[in-house]
Amino acid sequence: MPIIEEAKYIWMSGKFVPWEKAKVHVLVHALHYGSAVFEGIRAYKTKRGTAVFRLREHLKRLLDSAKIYRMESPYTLEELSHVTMELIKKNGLEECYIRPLLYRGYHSLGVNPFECPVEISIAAWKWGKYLGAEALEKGVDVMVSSWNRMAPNTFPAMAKATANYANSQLIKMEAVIYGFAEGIALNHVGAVSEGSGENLFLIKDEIIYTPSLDAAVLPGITRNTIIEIARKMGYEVKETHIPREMLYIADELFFTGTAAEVTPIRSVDKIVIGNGKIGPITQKLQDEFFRIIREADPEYEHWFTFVK
Ligand code: PPE
Repeated sequence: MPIIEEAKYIWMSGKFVPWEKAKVHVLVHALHYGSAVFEGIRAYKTKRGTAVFRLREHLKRLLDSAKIYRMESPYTLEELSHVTMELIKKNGLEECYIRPLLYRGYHSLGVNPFECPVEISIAAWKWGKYLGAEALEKGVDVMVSSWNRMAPNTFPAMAKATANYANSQLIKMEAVIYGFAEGIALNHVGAVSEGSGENLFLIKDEIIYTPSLDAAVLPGITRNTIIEIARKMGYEVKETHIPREMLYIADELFFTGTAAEVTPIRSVDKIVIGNGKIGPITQKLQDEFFRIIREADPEYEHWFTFVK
C-alpha cells in the first residue's frame, strides 16, 4: 500500500489547515464508535487539464451515507465541491486522491452520538497504484475470504461508513497473511459480494455480470462507470446473484474502484482464471476507461470537474 505523500493543506470544518496541524482529540466519538462516513475520489491529469472524476456522484454518496446515519452535513454538495477544487489548487496537485471524511466529533462519550458535533475534513494527496504497480497490467491473485460481507439489516452496505471497514480489514488482513493481493467476500447467503475495497465484475460467454446491490456491495461509482461504458460498447451487463463457483469458471474477472481503477484478477483460490492474463473484454473496458479519463472525453463531460 503506498504511503501517504504529504501535501500542504487539509481542509477541516471551514479552514485550510497546514498538513501537520490537521489533528483531532483522542476522545472524538468517531474514533471510538466508527461514527464517520467518507469518500475516495481521484483527480486526473487529462489532456484538458486536471479534472476530478465524478465529483458530484461521490459527494452525493457522501451525503447519502450521512443521511443513513442521521448525520447532518454542515456543508452542502455545492460547498463541498467548491472546497475540493480550492484544496487541489492550494496544494498544487496535478493528480491526486481526495478523501472527504464526515465524523462525529468531541463532546461526550457513550454510544448515543447526537450531542457530538458533526465535523468534516477533506484531504488530498498523491496516491500511487492501489494493488501494486503491476496489478493493472498483469492482474492480481486473490482468495475467497472466510469472512462474509455484512448481512442485511446489520451494517448498511450502501453507506460508505468507516465502521464497514472493520469487516474490510478482516478480509484484507487474511488475504495478505495468506499471500494474496486481495480477498473476495461472499454475502450472508454465500453469493459473491465484493473485495475489501473494490466491486467485482465477471465475464462468461461474453456476458458481463456484477453482484446486484442487494448482495451487500457498495454502489461503486467506478462500477457504475464500467456498466455505462460496457453497455455503450454493446455488451450485455447483468446485475445479479453470482454463486461462488462461478468465479472459478469465469472467462474473465476484474475489480473496480476509485483506488483500484480497473484491476484484472488472474486467479482465485489458486485456480487460474482464463489463461491467467488480462482477458480481452477486460482489456477493452480498461483501455476505454483510461482513454475517457486521459482525454476527458467531451461525450462524458458531466463526469469531469476541471481545476481552473
Ligand atoms: N466496495 C468497497 C467496499 C469500497 O471500499 C470501494 C471503494 C468500492 C467498492 C468501489 O467504489 P468506487 O470507488 O465508488 O468505485 N474503496 C475506496 C477506498 C479504498 C481504501 O482502501 O481506502 C476507494 O477505492 O477509494
